[in-house]
Amino acid sequence: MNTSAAHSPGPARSTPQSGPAPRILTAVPTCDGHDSAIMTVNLELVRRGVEVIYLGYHRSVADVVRAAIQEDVQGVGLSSYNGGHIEFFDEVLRRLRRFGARHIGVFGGGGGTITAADARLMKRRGVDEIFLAGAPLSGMGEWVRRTYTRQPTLAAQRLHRPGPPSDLHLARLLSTVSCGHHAPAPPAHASASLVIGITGPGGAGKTTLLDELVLRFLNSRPHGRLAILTHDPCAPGHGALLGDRATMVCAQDDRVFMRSLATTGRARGVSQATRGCLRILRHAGFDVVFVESAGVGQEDLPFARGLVDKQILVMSPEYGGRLQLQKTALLEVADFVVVNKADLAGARTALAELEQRLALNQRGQRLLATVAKRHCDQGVDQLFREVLS
Ligand code: B12
Ligand SMILES: Nc1nc2c(ncn2[C@@H]2O[C@H](COP(=O)(O)OP(=O)(O)O)[C@@H](O)[C@H]2O)c(=O)[nH]1
Ligand SMILES: [Mg+2]
Repeated sequence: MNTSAAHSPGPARSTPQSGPAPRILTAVPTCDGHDSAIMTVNLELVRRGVEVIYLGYHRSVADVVRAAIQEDVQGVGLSSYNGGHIEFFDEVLRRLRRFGARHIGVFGGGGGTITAADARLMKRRGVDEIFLAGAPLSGMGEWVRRTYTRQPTLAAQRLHRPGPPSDLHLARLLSTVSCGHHAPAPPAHASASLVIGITGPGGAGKTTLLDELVLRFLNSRPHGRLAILTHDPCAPGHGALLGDRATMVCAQDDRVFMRSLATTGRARGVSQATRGCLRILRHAGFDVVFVESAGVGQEDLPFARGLVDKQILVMSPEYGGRLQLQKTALLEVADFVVVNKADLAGARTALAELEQRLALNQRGQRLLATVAKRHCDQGVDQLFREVLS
């Protein structure tokens, strides 16, 4: 994590009020696999219009705090069933303060494993609320909406600072842009990062593949830093469950800055804020910026001209036959076409059909086969070499 502003005091906690729906990070602590309760809570919060970034289970304090800062959330909701909750919540609060993020609140639950006496102690130490066994879900959703409000956006003069921004500062900048405010012009000296777009239908393995590419990047460039911008759809009329972080294991690293965006009802896999966010990330000192679209359909071209430098289309072998390939717009523009899930039956046929289809374009597009769910896959190795060469 870039901590150059680590010890500067964060903005003060806002007073409870109604307003735009908050962004909340949720997670389950280290050595705890009880994720069913937090999934229930996640869905209730989304139903209440909250943007929930779900980090997954078995997550360390460092992972939780890094994600909370990068995502510029207003609160962190922890679900803890395996004991050690007093220490874990304490440590999250301490680390948030250490990195200048005391404005981010902490709350949670853990059924009967957190006693009323524990809850009182945790609240005295700075936890905002603990929901005990039997607490009604609707009350929680209401409480979150009432307690956490979006922070005011950064004042224009604070946007211009020398040097690469800290995670905290960069995160606030992205929020400023996401709220529709003007994106500051990048400093004249800042060199541009390579921006790589990853797109394809939902479930093809984009996030899994991206995580494997991140692993190779971190291993091959000991001082390299990268950024990831991911997109997930909103639930119609509700908030959004932004879940890519839960799939990303290797990307939980201090050399990775990751931000999740809701597509806010806009079709085509990206958000209105994507261009502004990329403009900032491209000039924030990263070697590479990856941007993953939400799952897209046949007509969609999520990366408009100039948005990315290279684009990877990830497909699974189950696209439905040769005729479907004639209708897939992304096959015209992708620089790399990847048949992921090459371990599944049909992968060889898919590769043969796609080879024929791409030959019609006469653009020298690369076609590769990967098994992203397997570590050390040679297809992913090859993709990494070709994309980042
Ligand atoms: C379901 C369950 C499992 C499932 C988990 C499925 C899953 N994917 O989550 C399975 C069977 C896999 C499982 C396994 C284990 N379990 Co278990 N499990 C439970 C059980 C029965 C229910 C927990 C639950 O999901 N409740 C549903 C939620 C929605 O309701 P709630 O708990 O009342 O929570 C309320 C609030 O606290 C709030 N809330 C909860 N979290 C959060 C978070 C936020 C942000 C907010 C706002 C609110 C909130 O929401 C609810 C609203 O009313 C509890 C016993 C119990 N009755 O609590 C044991 C329990 C938690 N398990 C226990 C144990 C020991 C284990 C195992 C170690 C067993 C073993 N020896 O293998 C493993 C470990 C698994 C792991 N890897 O961590 C113990 C823990 C003991 C302790 N800490 O001292 C318990 C208490 C059972 C017991 N009495 O022994 N378990
Ligand atoms: N069989 C198989 N499953 C995979 C592979 N890569 C990813 N998956 C699984 O496909 C599902 C969707 O993956 P995800 O990365 O979330 O897809 P996305 O929606 O395109 O980002 C998950 O259950 C992955 O474990 C693969 O190479 N082979
Ligand atoms: Mg994904």
